[in-house]
Amino acid sequence: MNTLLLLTEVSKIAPNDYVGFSFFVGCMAMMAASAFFFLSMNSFDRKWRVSILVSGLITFIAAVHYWYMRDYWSSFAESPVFFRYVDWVLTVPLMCVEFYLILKVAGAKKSLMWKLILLSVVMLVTGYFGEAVDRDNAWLWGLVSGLAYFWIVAIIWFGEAKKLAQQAGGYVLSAHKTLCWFVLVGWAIYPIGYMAGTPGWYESIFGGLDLDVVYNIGDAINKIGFGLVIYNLAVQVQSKNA
Ligand SMILES: *C/C=C(C)/C=C/C=C(C)/C=C/C1=C(C)CCCC1(C)C
Repeated sequence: MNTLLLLTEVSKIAPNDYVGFSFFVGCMAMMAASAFFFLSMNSFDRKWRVSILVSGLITFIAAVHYWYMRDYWSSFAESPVFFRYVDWVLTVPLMCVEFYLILKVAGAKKSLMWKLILLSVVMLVTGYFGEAVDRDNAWLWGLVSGLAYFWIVAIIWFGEAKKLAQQAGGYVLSAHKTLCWFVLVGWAIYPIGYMAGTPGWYESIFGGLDLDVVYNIGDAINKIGFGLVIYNLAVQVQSKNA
């Protein structure tokens, strides 16, 4: 009975509901990416398997949240802020783990990983407050969030993580560089969505955009792209060693 209900409860997506469309496509893309990462895992050595597994977990966790967000949007035509941030608070720390995993060859310490994780959680929790709890001060929460974000950027571009990547050299260094660009440019998509969807002095600049569409584009680029960089690195290292 329940399964039947689930199967028949398909809600309509209006042809002009581009937000609903972006949730739907986002969900599908995350599912496909997860299948790809999980199924390719076993063609790698143990050391790389963990990194690919984490790539798959990131897109899989997102796929599950997109399933709910898609549903939430079609039921309430309202931004699924809660699910969004739960997704991020699980997947962004996993991206920090990915940095640590690839830099382990150069002796990265767990403390680096925890520092990145802590900063990412500060970035997201303050963002959630601005978007859901204290919208009147969204600009202030966004500012604090942005500082944590730039701190992450500084560590990976110029700090400890950069030094480790240089020590590792070769494919790890170039993968690290690509991931750094993802964080600097790809992650910068999110504050744009935030400014489009919260009240503040910036409203007139970004107000025409839809917060959810911007976030959904950001997620597809960052979660799947990030995973593919790791996948590519594993392929390169492994074929060199073969
Ligand atoms: C898979 C999800 C990812 C990579 C999410 C990343 C989210 C951010 C980088 C969010 C950053 C924000 C700011 C820098 C300021 C405004 C508030 C946020 C949380 C949107």
